[in-house]
Amino acid sequence: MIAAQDRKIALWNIGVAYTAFLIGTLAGLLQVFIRNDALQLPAWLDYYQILTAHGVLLALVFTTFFIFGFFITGMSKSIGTFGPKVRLFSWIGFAVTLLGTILATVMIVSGQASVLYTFYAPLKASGWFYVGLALWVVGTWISSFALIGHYMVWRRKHKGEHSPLFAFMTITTIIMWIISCLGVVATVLFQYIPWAFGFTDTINVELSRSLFWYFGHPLVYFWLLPAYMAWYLIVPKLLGVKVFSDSLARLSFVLFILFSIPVGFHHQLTEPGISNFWKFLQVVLTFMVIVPSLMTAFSMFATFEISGRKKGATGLFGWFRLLPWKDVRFTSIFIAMAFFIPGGAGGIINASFQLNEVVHNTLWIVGHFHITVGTPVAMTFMGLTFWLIPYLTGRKFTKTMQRLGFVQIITWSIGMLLMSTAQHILGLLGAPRRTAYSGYNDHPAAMEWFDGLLTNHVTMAVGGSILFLSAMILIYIVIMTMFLSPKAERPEDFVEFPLADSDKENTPKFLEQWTIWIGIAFALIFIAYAIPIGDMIQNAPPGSAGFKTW
Ligand code: HAS
Ligand code: CU
Repeated sequence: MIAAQDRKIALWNIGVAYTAFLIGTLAGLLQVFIRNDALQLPAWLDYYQILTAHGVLLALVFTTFFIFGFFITGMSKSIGTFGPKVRLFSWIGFAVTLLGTILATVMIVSGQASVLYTFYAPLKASGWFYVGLALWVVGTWISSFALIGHYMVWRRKHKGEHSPLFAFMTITTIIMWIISCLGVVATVLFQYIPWAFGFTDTINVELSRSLFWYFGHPLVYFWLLPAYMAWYLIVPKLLGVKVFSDSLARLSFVLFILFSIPVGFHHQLTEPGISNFWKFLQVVLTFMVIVPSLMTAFSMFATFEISGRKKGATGLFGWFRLLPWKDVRFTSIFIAMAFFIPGGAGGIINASFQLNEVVHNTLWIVGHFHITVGTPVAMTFMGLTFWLIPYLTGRKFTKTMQRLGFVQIITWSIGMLLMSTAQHILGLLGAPRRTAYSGYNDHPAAMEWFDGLLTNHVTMAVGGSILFLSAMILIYIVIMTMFLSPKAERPEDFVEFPLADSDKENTPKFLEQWTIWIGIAFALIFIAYAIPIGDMIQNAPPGSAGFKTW
């Protein structure tokens, strides 16, 4: 077990994550009902306010705090107990991130920031909302630098050695995170804050959106990579085998540093003000960033195959039956992976320049991110929660909790399947996103389409309700394992941190030479962004005043 003081930092991070999860999922439930006109909100609450709370609390707050809880535990486990400085900065980082979160949440709840989690200008929130966002980013940076410091101490003591895979992957994710935040920090500090507090009258909308998406795309990999860490490192342990290939795993992570960032324009393919050449270049780079995910899929199938053969499986799919289905820590992650097959395929559709025209800003996109971040990532985090909290609190993960864990992941899967399938199909039929009004297809001929079981806003609401039920079961499990379950006393009751071995003999040294990767990343960013961003600044149309549409 790791040091008590490190456990405390991790537990506080996870506690905040699940508080955000509780409020965020409740907001989600309200939304699907409003879209069905089944719910009249009180005057002080409106759809956009709830949608903002849902996006910010789940996509930004839940993920970030959970990820740091996971990183802190894994880093302490794989490269040793934190020194006093690392510990101090981890606490400061936690506190600043939390302060930013509280400030932004108060602004949203008090109705002064219903701008959605993408906070597109010229929608204008209270300046304090943007200050909250800035503090949130700075907080994550402090926590990040604490972990980098911890890693550097280890490296100094272990010259010439490969770092453990967990540490390598943590550092890769953090490097990508820090570089990508530069965009959002620039737009928040130099555009939004002066504008929202009235120091400037107008804002350059195209520039603000481009700087946002420079950050917004790698943001999704900041959620995905910790899930991939679980796939590469936890899954083989649960199967009783080693990591399939240490160098493949490291290479795939390095590729994310290179290709995650210079691709933000794939969120702006329908926007004027960026010429097709630059959009197309970033579309090509987007197809590059698919490669490390395909490598991950390959690696996972290889892991299943190897473990199956070890247990005597034959034939092409013999391994399937022999997977440890009764282990909720595994089954949760397997379902998460399975959801990512259509999730990733949908991403490829979105990224295909012309096809984007069909799906952009429709409910299809909402369907897409519920089967990327909403299931592959979220359900992997749930699968981690089942052992991570008991591991940190030294409590038992009882039989009842295991059974409830299964109920939870199965309800989540059913809910998500119903809701996201309906969202994808409704989107193809033209139902818009980011709007409370879903009556665009009220024409009788269109209604025939919408009568089907899966092309139905009611299906979406049924799915949403099942998801909420599932979320509440999870909250119950979290509270039990955090505070109430019996303490483990006998050695066999202690929950372990299941970390697989990884053979490093054949891993090339250059994979850990960060300057190479950071250098190439900046070169690619420069190629993809310098000219179009320069153009947006130099040939800016008149800036826009702010609007408060809610
Ligand atoms: Fe995306 C929009 C393109 C991945 C999240 N995406 C979004 C938004 C979010 C989001 C939140 O090009 C909405 C933003 C907004 O508010 O406007 N996305 C992609 C592409 C990928 C991709 C090319 N997205 C993600 C991930 C996300 C995420 C991951 C969150 C975690 N996305 C787009 C585009 C848009 C977009 C456009 C803008 C749309 C618009 O017009 O606005 C790729 O990274 C996907 C690669 C993945 C794969 C899948 C590999 C499969 C694996 C599983 C193996 C399974 C196993 C199990 C082993 C190629 C690794 C076996 C099981 C059995 C049952 C056999
Ligand atoms: Cu993207």
